[in-house]
Amino acid sequence: MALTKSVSLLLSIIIISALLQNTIIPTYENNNCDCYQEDEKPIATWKWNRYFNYTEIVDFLRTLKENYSDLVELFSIGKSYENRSIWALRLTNRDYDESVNKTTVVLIGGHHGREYISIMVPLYVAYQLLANYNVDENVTRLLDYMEIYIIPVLNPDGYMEALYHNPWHRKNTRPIDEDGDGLYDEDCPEDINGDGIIGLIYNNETGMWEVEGFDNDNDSKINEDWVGGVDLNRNYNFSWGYEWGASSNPSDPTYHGPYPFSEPETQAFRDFIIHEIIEKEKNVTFAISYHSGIEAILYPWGYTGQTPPDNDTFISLGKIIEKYTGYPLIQANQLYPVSGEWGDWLYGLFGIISFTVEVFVNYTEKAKLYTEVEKYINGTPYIDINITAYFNPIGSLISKIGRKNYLAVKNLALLFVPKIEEILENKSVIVIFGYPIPISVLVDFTLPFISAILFATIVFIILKKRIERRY
Ligand SMILES: [Ca+2]
Ligand SMILES: [Ca+2]
Ligand SMILES: [Ca+2]
Ligand SMILES: [Ca+2]
Ligand SMILES: [Zn+2]
Repeated sequence: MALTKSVSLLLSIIIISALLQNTIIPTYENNNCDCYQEDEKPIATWKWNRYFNYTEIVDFLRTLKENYSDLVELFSIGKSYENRSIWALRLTNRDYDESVNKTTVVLIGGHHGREYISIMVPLYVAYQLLANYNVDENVTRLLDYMEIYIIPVLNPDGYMEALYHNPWHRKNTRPIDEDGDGLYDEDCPEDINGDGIIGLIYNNETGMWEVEGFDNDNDSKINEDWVGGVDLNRNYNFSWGYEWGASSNPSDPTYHGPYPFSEPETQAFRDFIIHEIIEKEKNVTFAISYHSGIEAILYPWGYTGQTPPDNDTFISLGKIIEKYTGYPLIQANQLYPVSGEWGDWLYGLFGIISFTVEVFVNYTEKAKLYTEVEKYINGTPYIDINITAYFNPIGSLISKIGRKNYLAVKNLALLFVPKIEEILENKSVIVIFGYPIPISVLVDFTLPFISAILFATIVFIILKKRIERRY
């Protein structure tokens, strides 16, 4: 009899002490780790001090998937004109995919070939989110309660063309015979004076500044037929083809293509949005497209100066990006009119809050366009403008630009996931005999169990007393 009593008491004590002492918060406790230098961990071979070419980007994305397999999905949204896959990451804690109503963010880079930094920024954001999961409680919260799609390079062909051939290249590489001589892409710019830069030279006949180059096909015209192409950021089918925001001339940098979504790259993005976002009824909280050539945060509309219906939202969210990046927030149309543009399309057709973030300009290179000409090639005025440097920082500054844009995305996204206190309420668990059990389960099962034992013990004692009295 005495033994049974002690066992009941012991059980109660074990369970109650577990309840009181072993309450733990596995994921969301404040982690005061020895924080690493952002560039050193954990993919040591990938340094943020240079631009990855397309092959390296693909390797990098695969490395992310291998190192963070629980958090990364990697898939192709389609092919470029030259048959390169256009890759997308989906970052989220997939353990919660079914149980949690997730919000969504979409980031994209590399619409324009020569804007290399616009590709490195989303790659950097992806890397930091993954590296900080279970390190920074806010990032853990983001990837648990949100899915972040990242398409680092929409225009891989244009990027490779700019990296290895013509640093002025902006559009995709669909061949176009601009001068109508039956030959395609036969006369591109070159560095004729060998100073390592393809600058601008003055054309005495036309009175125009032109990109440096030879007459490759002896037709007495210089650079008349570049590789490609269509400006992908003028090829979306919202306000497409307006002459004040794009060009119908295939030679122009803002050529909008023969019809909306004429290009495989914009088709791939369109299909991604329709099949992955709209049909699956995702709740996209914001989207960002990265560019360079100026520093600014642009929001719709681009095709008109009218304010968008969600003007207040654009301003309040845009101010957060502004706070972390220092870029000024302006309506796209105030910079210059654009038509058939990415953000107008996403917002105009689907109501998605879309920002175009212009992450970098080199003011020194830009200033060369406005200062007096001091250099000449064979007597012809020459501006040694370094167009790559104009659009892209030197390698050692990539992580600095990446970092402030990462912080902007992180802090903006945090508005759209549950707060830590809300999560803790649902997530608190206690450990009993090494097994984590949510408090909610314990409330359901353990307390009645303890009550039953206590009740049984009391009944037992009363019965025992009665029996003792009887004898
Ligand atoms: Ca031609
Ligand atoms: Ca061409
Ligand atoms: Ca040159
Ligand atoms: Ca020529
Ligand atoms: Zn651009």
